[in-house]
Amino acid sequence: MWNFRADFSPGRNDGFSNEWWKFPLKKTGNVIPMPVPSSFNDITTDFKLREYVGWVWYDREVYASSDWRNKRVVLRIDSAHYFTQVWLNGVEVMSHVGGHLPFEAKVNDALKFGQINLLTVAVNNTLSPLTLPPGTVHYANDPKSYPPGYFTMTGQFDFFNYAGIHRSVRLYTTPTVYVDDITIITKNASRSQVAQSDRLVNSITISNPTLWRPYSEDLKNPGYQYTLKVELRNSMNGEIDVYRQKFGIRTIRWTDTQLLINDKPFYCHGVAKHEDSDIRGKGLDYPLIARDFNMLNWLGANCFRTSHYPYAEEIMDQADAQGVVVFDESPGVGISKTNMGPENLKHHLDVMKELVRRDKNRPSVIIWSVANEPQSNYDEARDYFKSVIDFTRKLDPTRPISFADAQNYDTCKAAQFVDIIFVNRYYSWYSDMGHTEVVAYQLPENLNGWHNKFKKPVIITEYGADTISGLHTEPANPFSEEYQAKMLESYHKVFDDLKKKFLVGEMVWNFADFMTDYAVNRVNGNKKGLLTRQRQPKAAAHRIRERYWRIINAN
Ligand code: GCB
Repeated sequence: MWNFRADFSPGRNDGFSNEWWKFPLKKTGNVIPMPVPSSFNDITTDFKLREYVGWVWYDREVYASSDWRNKRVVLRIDSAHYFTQVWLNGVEVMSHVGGHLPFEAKVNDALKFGQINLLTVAVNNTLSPLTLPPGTVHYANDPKSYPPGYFTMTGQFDFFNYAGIHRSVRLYTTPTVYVDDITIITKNASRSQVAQSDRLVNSITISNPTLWRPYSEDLKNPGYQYTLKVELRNSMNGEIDVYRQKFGIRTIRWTDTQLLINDKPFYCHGVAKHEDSDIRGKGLDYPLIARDFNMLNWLGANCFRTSHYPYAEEIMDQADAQGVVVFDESPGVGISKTNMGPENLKHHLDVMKELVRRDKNRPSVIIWSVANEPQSNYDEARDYFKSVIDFTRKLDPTRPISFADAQNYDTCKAAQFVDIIFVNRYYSWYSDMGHTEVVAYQLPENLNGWHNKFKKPVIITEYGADTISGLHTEPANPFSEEYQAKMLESYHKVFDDLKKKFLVGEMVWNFADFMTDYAVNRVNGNKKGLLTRQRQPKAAAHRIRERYWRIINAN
């Protein structure tokens, strides 16, 4: 539990003008206890805090052992949404832009060893046209209709903008000479060695290795990982930094009709997810992670997409260990034509760099997804996405790159740069609602269109229907459990046909119900989950389960 105070002053700037980092927060005014990690939004009953936009402040005391004096002490925040500024004993030690990736700094100079220290973290959740994801603040100045200072913020995406310190905060130590980064690339036997000036490069041969395999291909021994132990000795004082990096041995390859893992065609049958649950919002939660992986396995889902932002490292660790394949997505969701300027691009590249650095050694990650549903039908998208994709490919030439496309094959200006086409489609939901009989016409036309134009494999990364758990109608009306099942099954007939050709994956939108902003088509959130927000199955989950396990058992 940390002390917490939201800055409700009109400009949200009292904390900065009164230098709240200089004192324990409780001396500046009323504080409330706030769990870390968690979103702050759903912890209290206060509507104003749930809807809060601006700076919130956290602080806590932390004891630093005097044994740490000769070590390098690092403060690491696994993620905080969105802008973060951090002080230790009143000294600013780091700041970070972006909500879903870790950041850290050496804090020896600010730390008092053998004493209690004051750690203060300010987090601002305001989204703007320059953030990823982008958002907009709307001011209403009409005093006849709105109270003074009224404003709201909307994100250009369909999930609630949960905020706060979402993942763990830790102090850790290393020797003063330490391992900063490790990149492991596994390939088939060859003696080639890449020379890089300021880096240590080496190759190790493992004969008859046990490969990393998705669990759908090896139910007995999925997700096999090795551990590379790296020791770095400081010859001046004999200190050794030891780092253990897990890795898996597997290859990824793609042709114009196939995706291959270990040279075997891989068909992805899975779900798109969210980090989202009751009370904690997007806060890291181990029981939830364990439950989600149990339900993925129950469903027979052999892959998921981290829609629409990088997920917690603890989640990724489970995917690696359990042999669940991941499409690793950046927070580039809702990029419109106006968000494709040079400043946007620079930030997007920075985010890709942080994401690839964090996840490059993960065997589960087989594709980078740089965005979700951008306005890629505009000319601006051509250069923008060419730059993002080229840059990502330079960072990691070993994995295919894509983004989830909501445009059409004849209008999209960016699909030409991806390796595998991702499409999100909602026939019989957002168009021709209630009429699943159109799916057999519209879906093959569209999927064939993508493949014929680009000669690349295609994955349907979203399809689904909002479903109120417990609502039953026959014949099936939209929003009933029957309709969700009927709609998904109308897609499956098409998938089964195209699977033999160029379709290499299908992913239901969504694994579970999740919270969104208020909207007339959102009844306490998006209800397209196969599972409820509490991770219990709706009727369609049973159908998906039959389908996915049938595919696994047929392998
Ligand atoms: C989409 C978006 C996803 C939404 C979904 C929906 O195309 O990618 O973020 O939640 O549709 O349910 O509308």
